[in-house]
Amino acid sequence: THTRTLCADLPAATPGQPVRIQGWVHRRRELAQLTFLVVRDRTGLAQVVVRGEAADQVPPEETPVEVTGTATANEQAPGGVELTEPRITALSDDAETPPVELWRPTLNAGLPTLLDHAAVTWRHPMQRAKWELAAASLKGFRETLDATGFTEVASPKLVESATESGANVFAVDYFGRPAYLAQSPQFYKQVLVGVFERVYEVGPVFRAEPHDTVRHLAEYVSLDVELGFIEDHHEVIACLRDVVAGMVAAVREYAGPAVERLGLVLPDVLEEIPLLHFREALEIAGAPADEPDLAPAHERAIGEWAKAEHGSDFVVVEGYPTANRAFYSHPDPADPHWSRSFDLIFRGVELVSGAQRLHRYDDYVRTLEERGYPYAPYASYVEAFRRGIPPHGGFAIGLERFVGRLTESANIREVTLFPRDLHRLTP
Ligand code: AMO
Repeated sequence: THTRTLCADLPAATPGQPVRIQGWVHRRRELAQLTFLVVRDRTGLAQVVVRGEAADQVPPEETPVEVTGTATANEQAPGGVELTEPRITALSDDAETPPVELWRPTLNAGLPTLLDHAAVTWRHPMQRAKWELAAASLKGFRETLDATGFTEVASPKLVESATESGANVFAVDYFGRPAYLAQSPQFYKQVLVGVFERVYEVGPVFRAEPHDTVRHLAEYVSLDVELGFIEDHHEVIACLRDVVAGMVAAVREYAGPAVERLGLVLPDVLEEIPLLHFREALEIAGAPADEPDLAPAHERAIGEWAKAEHGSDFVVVEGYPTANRAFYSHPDPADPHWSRSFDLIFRGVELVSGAQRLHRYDDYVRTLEERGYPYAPYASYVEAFRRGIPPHGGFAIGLERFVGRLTESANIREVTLFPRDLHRLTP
């Protein structure tokens, strides 16, 4: 037996030599005298020519197969080389006919069909390309932070208290006691700044989102960062800028074929991302000055402003009203009505939230009291601030939001492998 040749390497095979490929039957096309079989593996496509009776042995599309044959030059074949005189072995049972024709250049199916049949629809090169963007983004995230003194951490997902405002937590039974699925590694990343100074985490977070929207999932991948010994949130924003630039650069470097297949125009990340105060953002969006938060339509307007005024796909809004941000956000010392928090908007959609945090024990006790939160569920977190935690801040990027904006997808579910939402728990 010969070692496996990958489809992408077939053009380099010596004509007349035997080769062995493995993959899926991507397409079978019967002509009068011949059957063309296209095999797809993780690297690309290869053409196999089947003559005469052997054509009856070609298994249905999406069956995994092994094909041994002779490398033969043919200008019309992808890459100029095809396999002839093949011996075809099915490596599993014949596959059922797929719900959509995967060999077509673009998938002709609605989102529910794609999601219901995710196990097979993700095989389409255009679909798979989306996750290739996600994988490259993760690589860029890690590379950028690893290069600047950050330590990757992993924190528990079964937790005792909610961390983010709002009641959107999933309750679980924890050995007879109530517990929650973590909405964010927020508390742990802050406490771990006390150990490592700079930490990041890549992991799932859970939000019991009661609404059906095109940008919310019940489970998503959160890219969390936290750094200590900062002056204020502007240092956090500078770190965020470099992380996002690193992610885009990694997509360019590691997912070039996916970018090309999807026909994407990757965003430039300016050295200085345009920065607006919340008050200015409201004005630009034409919203009333007493609005407590930015609605999706406001974010769209601000995104358009950043593109028109600065040629930027990104814009940071800082200084959201303190009362409307999570209790751990640091107020602006000059005017505590406003906070040292920020959001990053990417092509008109919120991609990131972040802030400088409170870091003194007394500030936590007072803030919890002012907000009417019970102390007990937060005790172990708040007590950590008696152990000496330096001034710090951080942010979280939603992975699916990032890929959704890169691809300018209308619905976040289009870029999520197995989305979880109000209605969907399978596949
Ligand atoms: P926040 O709750 O704003 O902040 O979440 C941070 C980022 O995560 C993404 N995101 C979501 N993506 C998909 N589905 C959802 N339901 C969803 N909710 C949020 C968004 C958002 O900007 N602890 C803070 C972060 C911090 O301050 O470090 C937090 O979780 O892209």
